[in-house]
Amino acid sequence: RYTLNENGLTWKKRELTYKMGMFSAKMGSHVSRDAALEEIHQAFKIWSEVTNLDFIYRPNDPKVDIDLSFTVRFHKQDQYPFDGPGKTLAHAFPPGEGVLGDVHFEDEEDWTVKTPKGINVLFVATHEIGHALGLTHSMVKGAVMQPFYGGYSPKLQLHSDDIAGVQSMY
Ligand code: TQI
Ligand code: ZN
Ligand code: ZN
Repeated sequence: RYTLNENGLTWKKRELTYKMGMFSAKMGSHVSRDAALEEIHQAFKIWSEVTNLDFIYRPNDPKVDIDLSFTVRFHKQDQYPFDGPGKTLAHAFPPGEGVLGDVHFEDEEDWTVKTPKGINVLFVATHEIGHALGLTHSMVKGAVMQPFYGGYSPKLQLHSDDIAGVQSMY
């Protein structure tokens, strides 16, 4: 079943702003900034369709609610350095100010879109946005919030358990 972050952090408004901040496009990354951004827009759409949340893209706003970036190793936003290719792929913080609510993708992973090769941006973005909305992990098989990489699927959908989880908050 789904779980919420232990501090019960949720967004207290229904319009949330986002942007894609840093994008370093390291060697080994097979995805363009625009392709990654398209997947991120889609991931927000997936969550907005089952809640009354509206996600507003504000590329030039210095202070958005959900700031998504592609970073490597030590990054100034937090104390959780990435580990190079493999293992950790991304992380996200539960709702709140500053780094809270933000999503970081490890730019040394082999990010891809619309192919089973590499690591699918849409799946990971959808999972991480789940964390940024306040969900933690679910042990329900097939849930996007399961702590297992679900791979590429041509039409990614939330599991009913993910929907129940997010609807318990929004
Ligand atoms: N990063 C972990 C994750 O996002 C970080 C993490 C561990 C975490 N425990 C947490 C975040 C508890 C919030 C609450 O789950 S990861 C997947 C998986 C990762 C893993 O890089 O291991 C995805 C990132 F396992 F589901 F595939 C994205 Cl989709
Ligand atoms: Zn980080
Ligand atoms: Zn997770």
